Amino acid sequence: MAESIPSLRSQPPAVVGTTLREHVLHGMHAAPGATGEFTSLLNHISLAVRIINSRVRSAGLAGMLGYTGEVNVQGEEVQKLDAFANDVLINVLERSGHCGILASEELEDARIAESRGKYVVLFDPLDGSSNIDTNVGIGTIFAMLRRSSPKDNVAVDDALRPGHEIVCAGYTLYGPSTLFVLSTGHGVHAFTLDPNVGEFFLSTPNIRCPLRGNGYSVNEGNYSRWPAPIQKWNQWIKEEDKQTNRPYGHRYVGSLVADAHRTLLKGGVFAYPADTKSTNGKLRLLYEANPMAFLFEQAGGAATDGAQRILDIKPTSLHQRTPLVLGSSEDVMTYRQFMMGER
Ligand code: AHM
Ligand code: MG
Repeated sequence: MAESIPSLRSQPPAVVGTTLREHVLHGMHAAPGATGEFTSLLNHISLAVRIINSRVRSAGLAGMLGYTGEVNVQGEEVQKLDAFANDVLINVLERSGHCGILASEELEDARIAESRGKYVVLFDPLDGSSNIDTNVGIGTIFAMLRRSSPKDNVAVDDALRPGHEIVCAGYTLYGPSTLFVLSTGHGVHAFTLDPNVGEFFLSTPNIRCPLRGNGYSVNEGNYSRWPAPIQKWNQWIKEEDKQTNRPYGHRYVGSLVADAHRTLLKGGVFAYPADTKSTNGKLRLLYEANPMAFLFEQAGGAATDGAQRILDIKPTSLHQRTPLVLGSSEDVMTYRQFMMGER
């Protein structure tokens, strides 16, 4: 019998200070027919990101920044941090026994992890790679789906599913503190890692993305490459207008996890549009756009590619790119109106 993902009605209230482990366990107890596999898989993901976190925190000292082939003080070859993060996630997921198929930004193809595993896990092991060497916030992003291929006939194409089939998504932000932001389809909750204890504790339950914000986040260096409607939106958002709180403030880190997290909490809009260089956008649908879109919708925000809802895009290839616009529902709607020529 398939494990039930807890329904909204049956979820116990999220209480500040609860550990991530307890939170996930409470969800399991509230789900009739739960087998513990979903819970165990999530706990394994939490273990993987804690291992990655510990390396991120000591990366400079351990000589892990920069490129593969370096040698650390023990004379061992050191891996690039993103390759390390990828290996940790793969090993932990394979050992969990519950991950049927996994796919990563760092792997060319999806792979079978455990043929009896019920879940598909898609991830970007270390997002914001251009910021790794500069001590700026980076992260891990993941999405989990229930496997749709039959038990005895696992198929890697199971990874190519629209985002509305996601059952759980989250990201870790390795910033001044380490945050694990999670949704199992019952709102969005943020957990902060206590580095002394090695546990994530619930710090911000039930995150709601404000209906409208006053910030925008986009790589404005690409302005000349954007289509006219996006240039028009960009000019509009910088105009002086008291009534609509313009101009919006501009914030851009260049790590999706950091830019999206700020937008989730403060509201406003994050955009990575298609342009003449990245004709389908830059960000990847399956392990960057979809998990973020799931989280924003769960928090009352919205996510679009400029024309359609991100979660409704039917993927055709593992590493396909998409334009991505995330944020407050009204700000995302305004962007869409510009894209559609309605403004
Ligand atoms: P990555 O997965 O290789 O790190 O690339 C994705 C990153 C995102 O984190 C970020 O939103 C974007 O690329 C930044 O791109 P740009 O440097 O073009 O602004
Ligand atoms: Mg990335």
